[in-house]
Amino acid sequence: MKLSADILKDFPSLHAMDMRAYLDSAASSLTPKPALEAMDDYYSNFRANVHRGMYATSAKATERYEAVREVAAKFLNASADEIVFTSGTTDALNLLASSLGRMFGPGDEVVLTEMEHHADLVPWQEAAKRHGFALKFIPMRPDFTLDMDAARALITPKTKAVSVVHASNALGTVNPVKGLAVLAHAVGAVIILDAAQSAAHMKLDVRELDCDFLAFSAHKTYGPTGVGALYGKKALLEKLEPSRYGGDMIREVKLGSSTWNEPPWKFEAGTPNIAGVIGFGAALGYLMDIGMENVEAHDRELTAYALKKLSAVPGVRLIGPIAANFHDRENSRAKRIGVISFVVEGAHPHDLATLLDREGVAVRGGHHCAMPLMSKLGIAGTTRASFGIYNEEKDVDALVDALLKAKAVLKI
Ligand code: C6P
Repeated sequence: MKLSADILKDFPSLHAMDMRAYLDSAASSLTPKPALEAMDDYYSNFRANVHRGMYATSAKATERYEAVREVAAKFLNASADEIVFTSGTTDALNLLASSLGRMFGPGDEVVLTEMEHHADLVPWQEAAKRHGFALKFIPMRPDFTLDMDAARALITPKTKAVSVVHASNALGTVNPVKGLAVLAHAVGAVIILDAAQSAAHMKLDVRELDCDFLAFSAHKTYGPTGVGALYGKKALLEKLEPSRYGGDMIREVKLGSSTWNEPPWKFEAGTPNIAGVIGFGAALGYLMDIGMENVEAHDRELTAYALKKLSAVPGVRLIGPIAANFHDRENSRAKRIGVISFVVEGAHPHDLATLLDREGVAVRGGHHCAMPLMSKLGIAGTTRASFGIYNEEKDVDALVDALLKAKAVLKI
């Protein structure tokens, strides 16, 4: 994607923050004007609850809210009744661990990876404790990719679910999830993708990936915070029990028992984040207007540039797949995304992030909610620069310049 000046103009906070480079889109991406305006429109012009009111404003709010299901479905190549609105990836993964987890028991296994974000790992740990099934972990190879031989051995008839991060927020690695889906389905297990990071960087097609569930957050796809989507194959959503109860998710309530609404509504208890969903829809529409293939190309070019520049800085060690294998030519899909972790010998990632901030460069430093992965790597954490559609080569140059200054301050 040739970055147009129009894209930069669309992001008011990019200018308001007055930084040299915002390189923390993996934590949260900035929000373009169409999404801000859509939320303002709701609050200013048709502020009412959804699915409840018999008056025109409520009907309009309902119509706009439900229309986003179509937009999210288009974004994923799913159908609207397969889209559940959640408060984000964490919420969606908790829903799955809770509702699927209660269908598993002693003797069953759920397979994760060593790269999982705590949002996928911890809910499964709790569900495993409660229901008595075991967790298995696909290891990572020294080149920061998944060991698929180990995956083949770990996914067995005992496996009931395979729940994996699509693109690691700590390494940038894109996992071979199509291959994992084949392995999972061969033993009758479901496959869940944590697409919190991949959704902003590449075209997602749930039919092509053949995943059973996929979760992502609006705030990492240029939308607002506190909202996200869970895709589930229709037949599976029908079978799945809800994990939260209350208004809107019921069909009939008696004093002693209740029955549930159809999916996806049976998973959306209570008043939803109406403005958030409407902003989410506008952000996804904005991304689709740019074209995910253009977003992907921009990410690939900028990542290649950054990997080259960063590896030339003395003392910098990249923690993630290196340039040589970052693009899978065979199926022309990225094997890594523009989420670049590194360590600098002699500097703690928190100190480095603070020194970079002094130079106007925003990055994240720490364990990135992947503590077991950091333990495996034998490091406390990394410094992480991550890209959005508004980033340019000059932002990478600013990072390298700030890094050299930080090294001089730390005398390393
Ligand atoms: N990662 C990061 O800086 P929520 O917070 O629910 O929107 O997303 C959770 C989550 C789940 N999976 C992955 C792979 C993620 O990267 C995240 C969020 C942020 O890396 C905050 S820790």
